[in-house]
Order: sequence, then C-alpha cells, then structure tokens
Amino acid sequence: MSDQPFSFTIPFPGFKPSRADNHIERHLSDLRGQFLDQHAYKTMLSEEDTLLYEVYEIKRPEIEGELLSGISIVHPGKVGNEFFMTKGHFHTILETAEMYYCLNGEGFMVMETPEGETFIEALSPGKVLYVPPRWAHRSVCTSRQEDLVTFFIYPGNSGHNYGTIEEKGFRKLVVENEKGIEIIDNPKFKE
Ligand code: S6P
Ligand code: ZN
Repeated sequence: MSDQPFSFTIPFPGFKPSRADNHIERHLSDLRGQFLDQHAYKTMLSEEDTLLYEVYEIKRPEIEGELLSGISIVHPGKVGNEFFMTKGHFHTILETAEMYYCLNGEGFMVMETPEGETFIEALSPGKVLYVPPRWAHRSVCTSRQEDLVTFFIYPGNSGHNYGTIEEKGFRKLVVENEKGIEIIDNPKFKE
C-alpha cells in the first residue's frame, strides 16, 4: 500500500466516494435476533433478504497511527415499528474513538458503554459526532425516503467487536408508535 498522500471526493448527491477499496452490504439476515418484533422480522425475511445498509471503506493498514475512513449508508425502512439500523459494535480495542459527520438524511446514533451508560444523538446533515473511547455505536435511519449517510473516521488499530451486541443487544431502541419517533428501553436486553 502506497504511503503517498491521497484524496478522494464524496459527490453530493449520491455520496458514493470516488475511491472505495471495499463495499460492504448488510442485509436483514445479518441482524438476526436484533429487532424487537421477531414475528415481523421473520415474515419480512421470508419475503426478501432486504438490503439494510452499505459501507464504502477506504482501506489503510489496520495499525496504530493509521486512520480508517469511509461512508455508511443506512436505507430507510422498518421491521415492525423499529427503524432500519446497523449491527453496531464496540471497538476491539475499547479505548479507541470514532468521528462521524452526517451528510444526508435523518436518524440517530445509539451509544452505550460496557458499564451501562447510554447516549443517543440525533443525526441530520451537518452534524458532527464524536464517539469517545469505550462507547458502542449503532446508526439508525429514521428518514421516510432518504438514506442516512455519514462519513466516519477511526483509528487503524480499533478492530470490531460485534459479538457483545449480537449476544446482548443495545439497551435502547428507536421505534415509531402513536406518539411518533420514540427511544425505548430494549425489553430483550441481556445484562
Ligand atoms: C467502523 C464504523 C463504521 C461502521 C458502519 C457499519 O468502526 O463504526 O464504519 O462499521 O457504520 O456499522 P457496523 O456496526 O455494521 O460495523
Ligand atoms: Zn466503529
């Protein structure tokens, strides 16, 4: 991998970076067990393994001192009354942070620490979010029709721990009910 400086562009609209070394697509089947309404989840999955979100990664060596970046695109939609969202993760090296810059759409970043502290930040174009070390993070798209698009940057040595969230879930969920968009406690969260 070259150590020359490089640049790329993120076109508005579209948001697909002019340089992308990897394109990840995550579907409904990748979030097994995460949505609250498992009946709605299974019904939806039996019809189609819907694309929930995509990530374009700018690859760099996964070592301390490097920065990894890319674009995350969460599509609009719901499973039951819960909005489409990313799997979410802690960083394997817990003491690593991340920055997000929202480019398009509306949504939330749901965050929590291993000790059980929670924090939910609304995302809309122009919002910059600093996710400190130790905070698990999950993006949720609440737009009706638009994608939630964010640009992210994090340390090269962070790594991803998906297992903890797959097993326990997040403490908070973003749903829509009669009152509108609401943040609720996850009744299925496992301590
Ligand atoms: C990586 C960073 C993002 C997410 C992306 C998809 O540390 O937080 O690139 O990977 O938003 O989410 P997830 O939970 O499937 O990795
Ligand atoms: Zn991350």
